[in-house]
Amino acid sequence: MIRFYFHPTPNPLKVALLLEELGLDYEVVPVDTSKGEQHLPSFRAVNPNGKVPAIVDTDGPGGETRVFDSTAILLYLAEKHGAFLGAEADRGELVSWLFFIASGLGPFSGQAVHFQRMAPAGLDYAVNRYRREAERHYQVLEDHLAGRAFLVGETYSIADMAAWGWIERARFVLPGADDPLAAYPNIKRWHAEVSARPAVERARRVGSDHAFKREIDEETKRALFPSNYPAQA
Ligand SMILES: N[C@@H](CCC(=O)N[C@@H](CS)C(=O)NCC(=O)O)C(=O)O
Repeated sequence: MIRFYFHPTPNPLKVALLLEELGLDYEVVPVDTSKGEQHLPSFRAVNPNGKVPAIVDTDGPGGETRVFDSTAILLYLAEKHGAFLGAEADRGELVSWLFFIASGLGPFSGQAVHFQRMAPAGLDYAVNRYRREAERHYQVLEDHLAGRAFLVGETYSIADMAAWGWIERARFVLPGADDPLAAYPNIKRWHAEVSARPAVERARRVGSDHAFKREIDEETKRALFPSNYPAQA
């Protein structure tokens, strides 16, 4: 059985999709990051980095096994179950796209959301830098998906799931246009194709029975951006 430490945000969403695709038995453990639950010692024991997602696999290779960071979890579960890894000949492509998403598309999208929606007004340099970098990563994906159904080889893989988690939130990353994917027709086609999978519908509902905090107040800002609040001497 898997305990799945979850908040309805892009990185946990990728893992929700893989868990649903694999049809695994899992228990959702809500971590309300807006209330600061990611900083509790009980959660830090699962992820010392204090971020979601994380899992505990009670049936891991050496007994109870923790895995943190969405890409690590995708690889761990895909390897354990021998599924969604693509063809062996495409392993170089698989890890390349996984790391492109983990170190590029994801972080730049996250910073674009932060500076456009959360940061104080007037930080034009940062807004521009992260918006442009997010757009640049979208364009890399767009060009790669020309004439392709999936990111790697001929089959749907964990690379598609990893990208899907972020592209699902394109309206927050690239706000302004009615359709944020209008400028990226290949991503739009690919996203529609992935989203038509039955597991996606189930992944989108993960955690919907939990009342996660929605308002962004002082508690939320202190929980999510503690570096803005230096500890008192
Ligand atoms: N590299 C990590 C990033 C995880 C991450 O940034 N998670 C966000 C939600 S998408 C989070 O936990 N935010 C709360 C916080 O930063 O305190 C991964 O891919 O899992």
